[in-house]
Amino acid sequence: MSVEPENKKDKKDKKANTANDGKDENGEFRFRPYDHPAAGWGAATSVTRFLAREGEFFNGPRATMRMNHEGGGFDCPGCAWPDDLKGLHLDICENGIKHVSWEMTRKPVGRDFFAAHTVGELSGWSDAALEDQGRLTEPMRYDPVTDRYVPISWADAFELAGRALRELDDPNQAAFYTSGRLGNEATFLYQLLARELGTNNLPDCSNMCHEASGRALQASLGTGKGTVDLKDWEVADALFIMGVNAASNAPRMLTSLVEAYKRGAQIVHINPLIEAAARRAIIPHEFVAMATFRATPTGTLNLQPRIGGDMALLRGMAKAVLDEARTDPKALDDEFIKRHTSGFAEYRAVCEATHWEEIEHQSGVTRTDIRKAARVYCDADRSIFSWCLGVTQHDHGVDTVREIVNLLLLRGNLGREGAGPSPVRGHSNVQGNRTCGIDHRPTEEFLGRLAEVCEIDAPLAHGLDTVGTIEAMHRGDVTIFVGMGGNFALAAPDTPYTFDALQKCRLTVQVSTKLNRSHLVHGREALILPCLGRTEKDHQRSGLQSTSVEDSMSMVHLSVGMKRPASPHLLSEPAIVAGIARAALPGSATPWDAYVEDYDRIRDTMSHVLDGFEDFNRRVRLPLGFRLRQPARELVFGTPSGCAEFSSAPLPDVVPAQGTLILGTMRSHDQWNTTIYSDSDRYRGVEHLRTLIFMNADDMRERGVGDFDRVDITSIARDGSRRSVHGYTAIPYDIPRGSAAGYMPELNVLCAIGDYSTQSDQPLMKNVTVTVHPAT
Ligand SMILES: Nc1nc2c(c(=O)[nH]1)N[C@H]1C(S)=C(S)[C@@H](COP(=O)(O)OP(=O)(O)OC[C@H]3O[C@@H](n4cnc5c(=O)[nH]c(N)nc54)[C@H](O)[C@@H]3O)O[C@H]1N2
Ligand SMILES: Nc1nc2c(c(=O)[nH]1)N[C@H]1C(S)=C(S)[C@@H](COP(=O)(O)OP(=O)(O)OC[C@H]3O[C@@H](n4cnc5c(=O)[nH]c(N)nc54)[C@H](O)[C@@H]3O)O[C@H]1N2
Ligand SMILES: [Mo]
Repeated sequence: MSVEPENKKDKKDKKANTANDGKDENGEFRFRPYDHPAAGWGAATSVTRFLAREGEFFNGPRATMRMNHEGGGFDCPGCAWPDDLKGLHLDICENGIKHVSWEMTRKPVGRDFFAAHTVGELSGWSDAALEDQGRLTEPMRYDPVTDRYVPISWADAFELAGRALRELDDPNQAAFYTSGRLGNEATFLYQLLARELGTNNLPDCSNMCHEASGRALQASLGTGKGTVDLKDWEVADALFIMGVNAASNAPRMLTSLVEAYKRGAQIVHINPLIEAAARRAIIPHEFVAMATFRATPTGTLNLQPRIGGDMALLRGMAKAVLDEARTDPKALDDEFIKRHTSGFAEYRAVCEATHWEEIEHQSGVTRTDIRKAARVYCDADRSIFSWCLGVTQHDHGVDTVREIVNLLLLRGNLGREGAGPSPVRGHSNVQGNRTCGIDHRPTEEFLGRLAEVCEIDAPLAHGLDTVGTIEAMHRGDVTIFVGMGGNFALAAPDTPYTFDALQKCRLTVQVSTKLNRSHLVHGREALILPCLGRTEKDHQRSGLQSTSVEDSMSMVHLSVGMKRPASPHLLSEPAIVAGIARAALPGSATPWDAYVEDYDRIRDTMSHVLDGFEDFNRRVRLPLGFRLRQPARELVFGTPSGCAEFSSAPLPDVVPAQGTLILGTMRSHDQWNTTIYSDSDRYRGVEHLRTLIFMNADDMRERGVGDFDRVDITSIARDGSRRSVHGYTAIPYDIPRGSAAGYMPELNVLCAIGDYSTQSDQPLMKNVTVTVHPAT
C-alpha cells in the first residue's frame, strides 16, 4: 500500500495557488469547492466516463435497468438503502451503476495472470491496479516455492481448508469474517459451519460500522435495528440527518430528501462538513429537472459540530425541549413518556444539570443554533433521526445513538407513522448478515433454536469480533482466517499490525470476486476461492437460484442474477461454504449438498431458526418481499423494564488537547470502501488526489501550513504509541477548528489497534488524535 504523496507538485508552485483554486500547472491535483447540485448531470457524466473505461457501455446500463425493482431483478450490490416502494425502474444512482459495472467487467484474472506475476511483485502494485485487473476466474493456492498463486481444483481446495480446520486443537483457533454483501442463505450456512465446528468467532464488517447502533438500540428499545421504513420518510415533518455523506454513500436518500423538501418538511443536517446532500440535488429520474437543470434544496438547516460533538449537541436539543416544556405543555409527550418509557426523571435531571457552556464547548455549536434545531424538532409532529458512521465510529458511539433515542422519546417519536430512528446501514446486506446469525455475541435463545433445528452442539462462549480477531492472530491464538468477501487487510485498522497478524496465520482463505490486498497479505498457506457475484446467474441442480437480502429498513426480498458468470469455474457462496464444511466436518449430519441443490431448503431451515422468517419461501416471493417484524415499532420493548429506556450517560470530553486535532477517516465520492474507482472526490471539489487532509484554515495558519502545502500527520494512540504518514496535502476546508478529515483506507495506518470503543469495541475510525506539521 502506498502512503507516498501522489501529486508531484513542488512547494513553490503550490504557494501561488489561492484557497479557491488548487489547480497545478500539470493538470494533476485540483481543488475547487463544489457548488453544484448533487446527482444530476455531474453524476451522469461521471457514469459515462466510468462505463467507457470499463468497456461496459452496453451491459452496465442494461443491467441497472434490472436492478432494485420487483419481479426478478437483482439487488444492487452497493448500499443498503431500501428499494423504491413504487418499483421505480430508474431508482438507481451513479454509484450503484459503478458497483454493478465493476462486478460485471469482462476482464479475467486467471492462471496466466498469476503465472506471470509473483506475489512479491503484485505487492508493489497499487490497490486500484489490483482490483482493476478484473474478475478472479478459478481457485488458486499459494505456492511458497515460486511465490506465486497456482491453480488448484475445487475438491483439493476444499480438502486443504478442511484438513487445516480438522487439525486445529481448538475450533476457536479459526475465525470466519463476513463482509456485508453475502446473501442471507450463504450467511446462514456460513455461521452454521462456524458453530458446528464449535466457534462463535464471526467477526464482520459491521464491527467497524454499526455495532454501536445495534448495541444502543438494543439497550434502549430491545431490538438492534431502526424502526422506520420508506413510507415513514415520505410523511415525516422533520428529518435530522447526522454523520452521513448521503450523496456519495446512500445516494438514493437524495430522492427522499428532494421529496421531503417539496412537501415542506424541514431537513436538518448535522455534520462537521457541509456535504453535497445538505445543499441541493437533481434526481436522475426526474427528467424535467434534469433537462432544465432545476435543482431542489435538500437541507433547511446545517449545523457543524466538532468531530465527536454530536452527543453534546443532542443533549443541548433535549435541554431546549425541556425548557420549552415549561411554557408549552405540548413540547413533551407526557402520556407517551409515562406509558412507554423508564428513566425519564433521571434523564431530565442530567439535562438540567448540564450547562449550556459545556454543551457549546463540547459540541462546538452555539446555543442559538442548537435552539434552532430544537425549534424545528418541537414544531414537527413527526420526526426521523437518521445517522451513519459520523455518529458511530467514536468511543461514545453507543451513548450518542442512545441520546438520539432519548430525544425521540421526549416527544413520542416512536411507534407511529413518520417517526423514529433510522440508521443508514453500509453494505447491501450487512443488516441481513446479523439477522441471519453473523454475531460473535449470539443470544442463548438463538443458539438454542439453532442447536435444536440443525441438531448441532452450538458453542455458548462469545467469539471474537474484528479487532479481537486481529489481536488473536497477532498473538498466535487464531491460526486460520477465512474471509467471506471483503478486503480485511485494508479495511481493518492499524494496517501494518493487521498485515503482521494475517501473515502469522497457518492458513488464510479469501472468498472473493476481485483481486485485492488481502490475497497478497496471506498466511503460510493461502487460498483464493473465486465466487459468483450478485449480478450473475446461479444454476444449481434444481435450477436457477435466488438469494435474499435485507435492507436498512428491514425489508427482505429476493435477488436473482441475470448475467452469464464471469467464468465457468466460479462457485456460488453457498456452494463454497458447503464445500469447506463437508471437508472440515466429515461426520456432519447437516445436508450440505441438499442445501446447495436448492436454496429453498436453506430457507426452510431458516424459517424454523430465525425470528420473523416464518413461511419464508412464500413471503420472500411477494412483490417487494416482506418486512421483518420490529417489535419496538409496535411499542413492544424487549428491555429489562419492558419499556423504552432513557439513558443518562455523562457527556464525553471530545475537545482536542492543545496542539492536536481530531481526524475523521472517511470515503471519497469515487470509492467503495477499499475499492477506489478514481482519485477524485467530486462533491468535495477534489480532483486527482487522495493523500490529503481537510483542515480548518486557522488550524493550518497556526501550524505554519500554507494552502496545499505538504504535511506530515502523526497519530497519538491512547497507549502513547505514534504512527505517521508523510507528504499529505493540506486542503483548507469548511470544517470546525480542531477537526480534520481524510480518506480511508490510506489513513488506516494511523488507527492504532488498541484504540477501539469501550462501548461497542468499534475502532475509533472517526476519532484519531493527530498532530500535523509541515512536511520535513
Ligand atoms: N459509494 C459508496 N457507498 C457506500 C460506501 C462506499 O464506500 N462508497 N460504503 C458503504 C458502507 S460499508 C458504509 S458503512 C456506509 C458509510 O457511509 P458514511 O457514514 O457516509 O461514510 P463516511 O465516508 O465514512 O462518512 C462519514 C460522514 O460522517 C461525517 N463525520 C465525520 N465525523 C463526524 C462526527 O463526529 N459527527 C458527525 N455528525 N459527522 C461526522 C463526515 O463528514 C462524513 O460526511 O456507506 C455505504 N455506502
Ligand atoms: N479508517 C477507516 N476504516 C474503515 C472505515 C472507515 O470509515 N474508516 N469503514 C469500515 C467499514 S464501515 C467497513 S464496512 C469496512 C469494509 O470492509 P470490507 O467489507 O472488508 O471491504 P470492501 O472494500 O467492501 O471489500 C471489497 C472486496 O470484496 C470482494 N467482493 C465484492 N463483491 C463480492 C461478492 O459478491 N462476494 C464476495 N465473496 N466478495 C466480494 C472483492 O474481492 C473486493 O475486493 O471498512 C472499514 N474500515
Ligand atoms: Mo460499513
